[in-house]
Amino acid sequence: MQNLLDLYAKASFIRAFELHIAVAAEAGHVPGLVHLCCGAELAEVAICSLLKGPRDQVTGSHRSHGLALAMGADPTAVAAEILGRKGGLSKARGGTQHLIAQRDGFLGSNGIVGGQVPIAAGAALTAKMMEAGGIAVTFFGDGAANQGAVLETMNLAVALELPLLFVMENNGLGQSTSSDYASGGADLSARAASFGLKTALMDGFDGIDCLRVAKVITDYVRNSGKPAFLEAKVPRLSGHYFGEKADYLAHHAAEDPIEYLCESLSVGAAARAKSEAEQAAHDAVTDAMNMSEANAEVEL
Ligand SMILES: Cc1ncc(C[n+]2csc(CCOP(=O)(O)OP(=O)(O)O)c2C)c(N)n1
Ligand SMILES: [Mg+2]
Repeated sequence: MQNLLDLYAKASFIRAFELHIAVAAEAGHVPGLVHLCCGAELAEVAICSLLKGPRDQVTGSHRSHGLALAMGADPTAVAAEILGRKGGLSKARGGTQHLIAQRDGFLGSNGIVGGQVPIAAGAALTAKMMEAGGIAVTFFGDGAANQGAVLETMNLAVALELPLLFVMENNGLGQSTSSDYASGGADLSARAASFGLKTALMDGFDGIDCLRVAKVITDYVRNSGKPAFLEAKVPRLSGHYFGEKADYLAHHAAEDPIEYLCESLSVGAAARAKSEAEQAAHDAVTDAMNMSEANAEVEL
């Protein structure tokens, strides 16, 4: 997908999906806390559009609804999983923070900060041994970048020469704590470079840059079979979890990448894409809401 309108359509679908999930959460239909990905859509869609499951596999953080959707997981089943319905991706055993759609190339999200990163190393090793040209991509936050397992995985990926792309979504926040405060050394990409990883920077506010950098860096990993590290600058447009009274966000810029992208598209085409995306998201979440709830004790 090297097309700005496609990028806009897919990102708008994810945004609309998240806003419907927020409404459901407000009404008490989402078990546990729900972390929305609003703000990171352009970067995520640009990268995932270049991947194909099950050859390629992606892992993500607690904030991964958009990644599962971007990899092509059935939106109704994703919504049903989040809402604790029987028709969920894994019959509501996982819920919002533990989504999995392996056939579509989504190996799972993870409630343990950074926990998804070593899992992707396993997927990358599998891809290498299968010799079918697959790669693994792991998305994690600037907060997770301080986890030991993330740094160990960078070391392992270089030592074993794994086709693994590390994508650090830098939104400047870990819960309510600013990255500047929590990270020793402001340049997180420099850490990756010190392990010998090729590094790249993506402006998640700029659709053209997202498409360009996504192509260059995924091609590098696929063609060389080596790992790489991508820092994607993205905003977090809502609280850490939906419903949080996030006063601290007042100090952070709240520009919306999807709105920026819309401004560069033809008005009619963008309006059509947005309205189709909103209808599809509405239908998926409504269908999931109408499913019966999963039993408290799920049959294994
Ligand atoms: C091992 C572990 N420590 C702490 C937490 C609590 N926690 C959940 S999300 C989060 C912040 C993560 O920040 P970041 O990685 O930047 O992701 P973002 O929420 O910004 O997308 C923390 C500390 C956790 N879930 N797991
Ligand atoms: Mg963060």
